[in-house]
Amino acid sequence: MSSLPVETIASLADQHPKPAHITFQYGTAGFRTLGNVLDSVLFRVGVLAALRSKKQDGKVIGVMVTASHNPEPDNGVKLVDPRGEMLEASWEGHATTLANAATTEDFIAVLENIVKTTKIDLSKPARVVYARDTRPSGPALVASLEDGFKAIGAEARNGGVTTTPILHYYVRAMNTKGTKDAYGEDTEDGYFTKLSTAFGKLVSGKAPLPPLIVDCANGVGADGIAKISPYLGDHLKLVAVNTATTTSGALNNACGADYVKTSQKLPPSLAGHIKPGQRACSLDGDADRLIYYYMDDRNQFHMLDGDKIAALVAAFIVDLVKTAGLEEDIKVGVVQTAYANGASTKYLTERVPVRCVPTGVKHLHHAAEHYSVGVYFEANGHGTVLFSSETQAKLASHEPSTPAQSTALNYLKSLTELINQTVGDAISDMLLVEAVLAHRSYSGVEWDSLYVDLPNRLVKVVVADRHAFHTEDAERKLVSPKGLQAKIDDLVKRYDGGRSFVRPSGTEDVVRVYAEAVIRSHADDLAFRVAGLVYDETGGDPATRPKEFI
Ligand code: G16
Repeated sequence: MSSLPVETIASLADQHPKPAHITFQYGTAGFRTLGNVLDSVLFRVGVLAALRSKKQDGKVIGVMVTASHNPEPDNGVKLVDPRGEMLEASWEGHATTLANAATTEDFIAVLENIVKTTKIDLSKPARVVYARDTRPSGPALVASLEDGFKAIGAEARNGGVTTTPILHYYVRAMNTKGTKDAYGEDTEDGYFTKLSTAFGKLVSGKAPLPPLIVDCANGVGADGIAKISPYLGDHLKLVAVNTATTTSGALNNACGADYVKTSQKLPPSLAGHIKPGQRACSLDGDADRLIYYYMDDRNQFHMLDGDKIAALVAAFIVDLVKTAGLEEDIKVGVVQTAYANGASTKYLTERVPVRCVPTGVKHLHHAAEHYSVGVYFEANGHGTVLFSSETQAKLASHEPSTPAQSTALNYLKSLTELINQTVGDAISDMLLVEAVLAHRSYSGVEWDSLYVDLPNRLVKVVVADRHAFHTEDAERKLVSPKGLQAKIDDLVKRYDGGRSFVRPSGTEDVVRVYAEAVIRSHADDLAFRVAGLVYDETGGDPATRPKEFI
């Protein structure tokens, strides 16, 4: 049985000391904080990724360096498991313990403990693939990560600067290469070819849609949009805006999916680009979220968020399953979080089973795996569709008895190719939406009218310690701070159709407040009152109390 190369690890670890007084946590989507304090974390994650690979019998593990929707000075890192999904929850604890070991000796001791308790056979190979987004802090952090790989002797492939979903795709493609479950060629060309071929099959013969404006958040999605455009040919014309990936301070700044969803506004940079009736969409900084919108004839902005995408896509798949004669065999289900608009939940519940789970792709993904076809989308535009292996086998073996059945079956098969089933993928989801719109002959207006959103408001509250906030019931109720939930309940009762919840963010140092109500002014009022309550109850300084809090 081999042992850890302790000396090599120690000498490189000494070059990446942990900053004192910072506690790191593997949160909703890995480690995420200011990029300039993450050096030791990246080194240690490099070593951990190798151990994870050894534990998985030498399967490829992914490492993505990104802070996605966060501001440009932030950065982060997350691990991707062999099927392209998020890291198994039990290893998140190992990652946190490892990141917080105070000294090199402590770090080695934690490593040895992980090897022992998780029974890792160190003689197994370690294989990883890694990539980063366009953040200025990325290259230095990748160098620290590479030191981690070197320290433990991992075989590492550099995926370069690419989107988070493409990195997830690489992991699955590399691990399934040459098997009957081969996911695709493990190259960017393989990814773009797979998506665009499936898209072509889905929209062939349909009236072409007008060009789509894509706000790339000045992030790595700009590269993805530029690269996929030639593959789409005449099927879809993409007009990329906010593509300034090298302009300092531009990333996610007044643009991108998070800006649109949170502010419920058109990015100022799009004003004048988008004509009445024309649809557009925004990606986030690493292209794993997607929000659509359009301006109406009166130049009013209308948002089509993750909930609207779920409604559009789930209804389309249900119809195809029915037409293909597979209603008895394939059950479509939807997974949402507490952020889902109440009107979307009502619309979906009338059609399919719907489950609510805590925020974080990992929770949605696992819940969606319980359906034959699991559609999951967070309201913030992060989501995908999972086809179980039984469903894929059924689609492959089903003998259609009419031409209509055959056509629907082929569309379903193309959807399994078009959709990146490893994780939410803005580019893949965008093509999915476009394909459904082409089939339905919908503009943004018809899509929007599937149901009417309840007015809602999302507010961030900066508190002294967000870790003091604990929730239950899929984050819909606060357990601590004690007594706060009862006060929120009292407020909510005063508003017609009122609903509100409070939860700590796993990616930013804030507490998030969500509120909805039947009337817009009530939703805003409720959100700012609850935010004020949270601020005051947790000892917020009256001098810095945001003026909009009531
Ligand atoms: C990440 C997660 C999402 C989550 C979002 C916000 O998205 O992947 O599942 O909804 O963070 O999480 P929180 O409210 O805990 O901060 P992204 O796009 O930033 O990677």
